[in-house]
Amino acid sequence: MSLKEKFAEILPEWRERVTRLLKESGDVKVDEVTIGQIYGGMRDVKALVTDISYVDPNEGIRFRGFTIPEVLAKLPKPAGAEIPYVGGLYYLFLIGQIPSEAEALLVEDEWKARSAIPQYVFDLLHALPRDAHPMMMFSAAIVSLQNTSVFARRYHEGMKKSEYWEPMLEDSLNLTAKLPAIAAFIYSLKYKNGVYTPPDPDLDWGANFAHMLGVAQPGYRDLSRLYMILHSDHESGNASAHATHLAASTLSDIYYAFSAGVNSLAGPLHGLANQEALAWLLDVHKRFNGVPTREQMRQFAWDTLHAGRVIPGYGHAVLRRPDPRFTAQFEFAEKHMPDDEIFQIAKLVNEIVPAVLIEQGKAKNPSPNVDAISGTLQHHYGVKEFDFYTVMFGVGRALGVTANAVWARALGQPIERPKSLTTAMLEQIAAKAKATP
Ligand code: HAX
Repeated sequence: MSLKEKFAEILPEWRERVTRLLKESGDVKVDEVTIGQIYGGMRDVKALVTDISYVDPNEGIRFRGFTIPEVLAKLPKPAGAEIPYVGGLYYLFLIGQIPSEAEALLVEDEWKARSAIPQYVFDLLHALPRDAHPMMMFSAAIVSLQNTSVFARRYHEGMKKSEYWEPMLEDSLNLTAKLPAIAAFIYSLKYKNGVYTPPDPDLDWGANFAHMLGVAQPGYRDLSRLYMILHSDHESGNASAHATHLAASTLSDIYYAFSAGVNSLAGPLHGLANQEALAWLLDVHKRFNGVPTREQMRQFAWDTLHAGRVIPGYGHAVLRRPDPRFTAQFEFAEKHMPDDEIFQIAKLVNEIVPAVLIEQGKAKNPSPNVDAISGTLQHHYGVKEFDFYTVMFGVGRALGVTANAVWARALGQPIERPKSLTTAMLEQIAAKAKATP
């Protein structure tokens, strides 16, 4: 059975479930919103739905109900590999079940068949100025593929709403198939004098990305798969997922929508934290000419805080424990690069910084997040161009947001349109609330 046939098979039950929920309980109240939340970035307002992932504050992300260790243990792996096929994760996202090896390969094969990139995308990237940021290049390449959108064509030809998900799935497979090669081409253009390694048709999607970056060390293919799996999805409220969803909710195709998501990932408060965390660790290394003592490390952390800066890679808006995405990468590093001095510093930071943040008493979560270590691992394998890390994050994030976009079409999610109020209205609401005991 093809991926599309499998999706079509499970869809009626989901449609029935959502229709029943809306019909029987559409007016049930889920949440209340405070003025603090309205002015505070809508933090923790429960107003989105996704079945693909859920972030539990104490446990971290679950993909379709499975924790990160479960996903890594249960998804099928290439022969001799430690980390599963990324195609298996995409199957899990779309279908909601752990795939067999044949089902994971179904996605991998779809990707291989759709991976060719039109020449004009390479020409466009060549035409951009040498100082163009790789994220701008990535976003431009994605949106430039819009003319290939099957959804846009079928929409203009006229199609039933119940069919919207089919071309959205086509587009999503086409886009995700091409992203590793687009990202690798940008890497070669920006940092390797345009020396580009073409994809190897015998490799899986994640390993091919490692191959196209030109990193030959054993271990990097596994790291590439791990990185993509860990960065794929984190519920729908994070900025890149939400921007993609918002743009797609207008029935924009996935090229327009994901380009919007990439643009929001490019901001320093979202996708850039991994660079800052690595830069901080490299600062420590330079300052102490190697791995510092525990006391030196503690003092360095306090100096950062006293300078009014945050400790990058620590804290989280939702999580209240160490991020399992940090733990998975930490365990990988323990196994593959225990002697790397930057990793040793990252390890020391993990032992020292939580206590420092607790003593400071501000951060609600003193534990490491995914960004505390991801740059360290890339750095170890020679991928040292900081600006590129966010592009890699974007390749991974495409998996979650495109799977969500297919489901949003399948379940007929409407255009997003929250209501705005003026500050004067909020002041009136506040005054009324104070006057009413
Ligand atoms: N170092 C120092 N202070 C910190 C801190 C850290 N790592 N984490 C939080 N705090 C401070 C906040 O700055 C805030 O101080 P003010 O009251 O003076 O503004 C206070 O503790 C309360 O913050 P919070 O409620 O615990 O955290 P927020 O939800 O406001 O912010 C952040 C979450 C991730 C942005 C925050 O913890 C932070 O800045 N961490 C460092 C940067 C970082 O690692 N970012 C990547 C996050 C992972 C991610 O989503 N990547 O895409």
